[in-house]
Amino acid sequence: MNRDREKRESELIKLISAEKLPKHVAIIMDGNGRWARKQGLPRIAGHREGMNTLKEIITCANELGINVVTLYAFSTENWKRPSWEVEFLMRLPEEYLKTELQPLIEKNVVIRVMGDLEQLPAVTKRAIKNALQATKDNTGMILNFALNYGGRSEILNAVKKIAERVQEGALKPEEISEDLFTRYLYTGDLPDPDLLIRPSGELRISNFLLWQLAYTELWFTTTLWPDFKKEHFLKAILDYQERERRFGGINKI
Ligand code: V0D
Repeated sequence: MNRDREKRESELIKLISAEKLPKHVAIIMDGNGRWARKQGLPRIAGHREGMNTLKEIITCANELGINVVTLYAFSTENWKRPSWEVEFLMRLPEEYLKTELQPLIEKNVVIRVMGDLEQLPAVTKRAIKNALQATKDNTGMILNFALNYGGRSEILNAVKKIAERVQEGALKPEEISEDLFTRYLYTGDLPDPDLLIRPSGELRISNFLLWQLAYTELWFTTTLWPDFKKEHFLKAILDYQERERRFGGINKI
């Protein structure tokens, strides 16, 4: 029942410490297709329901005061899906922004996208570029979508850019430090994620933020993304704070 859920949410909120929130939460939005099949619905119904979850979680993250949320929306592997599904997915950024851009602007949210946008349909690119432009001067939460993103490819792109700088004579090999390397990634100006959430029972990283997840707390649940609600998100944050309380500072590794 809805009242029970609200009760559980408010109980969880009371337990969360506002001072020790994760600054950056990364999420793999997984399990939409499986959710649909379980309901006897077409896969696209799962993606649509997943979008409702996305809205709920973004609102919650913003209200809590989390600084950055990075969402895995489309991986470089996702091109292997049936073309009708890829085409449907590619319409979702525009559909999402049609209703959500204005409210996000009002909440001072900065929309960002990381990945190779070149290969996306022109209409998708246009909707995204418009959203980036419209929110670039905002100063609130950063909403970072990984779109046509792959972690290994991100690392290779960084390597290539650094190699070019070396070849130009603008950089010496001995100057290539972890800090320098980090700045050549899409997330160069962001803190590493403190917490990674992966729903749907898969226990893998799946080529997401490979470099950035080196010290990230990982939180898994068998709940599918369309069933993932505010209470699951709050529980993940509470578990994160509990781990920090027990191990923070010492035994960090
Ligand atoms: C489908 C559940 C929002 C996961 C959420 C093309 C799978 C809904 C966006 C979006 C997707 C992306 C960029 C942007 C604004 C919104 C999105 C995709 C899939 C992949 F600037 N939802 N969403 N993008 N789904």
